[in-house]
Amino acid sequence: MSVPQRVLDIAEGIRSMRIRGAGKIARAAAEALKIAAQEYRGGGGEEDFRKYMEHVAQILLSTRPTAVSLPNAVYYVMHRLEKASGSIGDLVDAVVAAADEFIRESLEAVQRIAMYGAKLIPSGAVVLTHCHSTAAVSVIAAAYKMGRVRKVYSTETRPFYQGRITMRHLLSAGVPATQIPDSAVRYIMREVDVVVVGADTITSNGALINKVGTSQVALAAHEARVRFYTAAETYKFSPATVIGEPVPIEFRDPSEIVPRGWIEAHRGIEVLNPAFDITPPNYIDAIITEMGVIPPQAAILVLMERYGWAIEKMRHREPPRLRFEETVDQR
Ligand code: RUB
Repeated sequence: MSVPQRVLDIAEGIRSMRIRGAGKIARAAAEALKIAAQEYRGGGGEEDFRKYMEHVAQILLSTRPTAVSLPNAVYYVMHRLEKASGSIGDLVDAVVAAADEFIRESLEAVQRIAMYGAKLIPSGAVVLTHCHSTAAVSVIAAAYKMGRVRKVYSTETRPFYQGRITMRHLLSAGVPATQIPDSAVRYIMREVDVVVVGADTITSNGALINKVGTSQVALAAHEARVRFYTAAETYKFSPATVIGEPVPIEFRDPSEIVPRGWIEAHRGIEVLNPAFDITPPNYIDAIITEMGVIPPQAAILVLMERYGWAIEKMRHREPPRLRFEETVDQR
């Protein structure tokens, strides 16, 4: 099955992190499905087109495992294809319309989040952020425009240094910003009034999966009684967690941490490079979504409203529940 080079380039861009950040990954995946549909050249009829699109969807889904925005974007478009009927032209139109809609709505979501989140920042605030999140930076930039932000601390975010991207964006928005090493978070926290970070995935119990180190930031904020907010579009909420699926944490190549030769020179040494971690809901003051500012405990309500259909589908795929005695026996 021949897949257009532009689609493979997008998939590779996501895998290699040339395209990164949960929102951008999701929009790129929607765009890739759109390109795939428009450039379909097979002559096998409707069934062939559906199989081809499913194949493209699988390629995109296999690029990075943690940010649920990726499967949510893919399923958004593929669900519309599933419901569509008619000629190949009609099916292509359905994919294009769904992809365009997803991209437009996801960009509008960031604007809304900026608007709602900015109001949570107290006047004259010192803000800390971790990694690079478009949603979090949008909140901070909007709050700065309202005259509320005095200064921002941005962590380097090793090993990939996404903090440098954050610095560039903050500086171009005119926001005074200072880069700090990740290890300085607890030291600097005494100056900070509020933490704002992005999200890769929000689980049904309101936990946040975001760039590794986020949970340490949250812990330091909690200890210092500093408010901790995550800016998360609702397509970053994971329907699969409602049926108990764990969120896979991506482990990247150790060469992002130490040079390849170093590992070889120290035989037997292990280097681990987890890309994300989990912040429990009790460390999160609020999740800023485009639907409004919610406590983490309300994550399930967002999931039911936004992904009720997907959760129903997943439930039907689940094997029948074990009887109570059987579950006890399993322990
Ligand atoms: C990026 C990261 C970001 C979220 C949210 O990780 O953890 O905080 O993806 O970003 P990586 P956004 O660099 O490994 O993709 O708000 O832009 O969606």
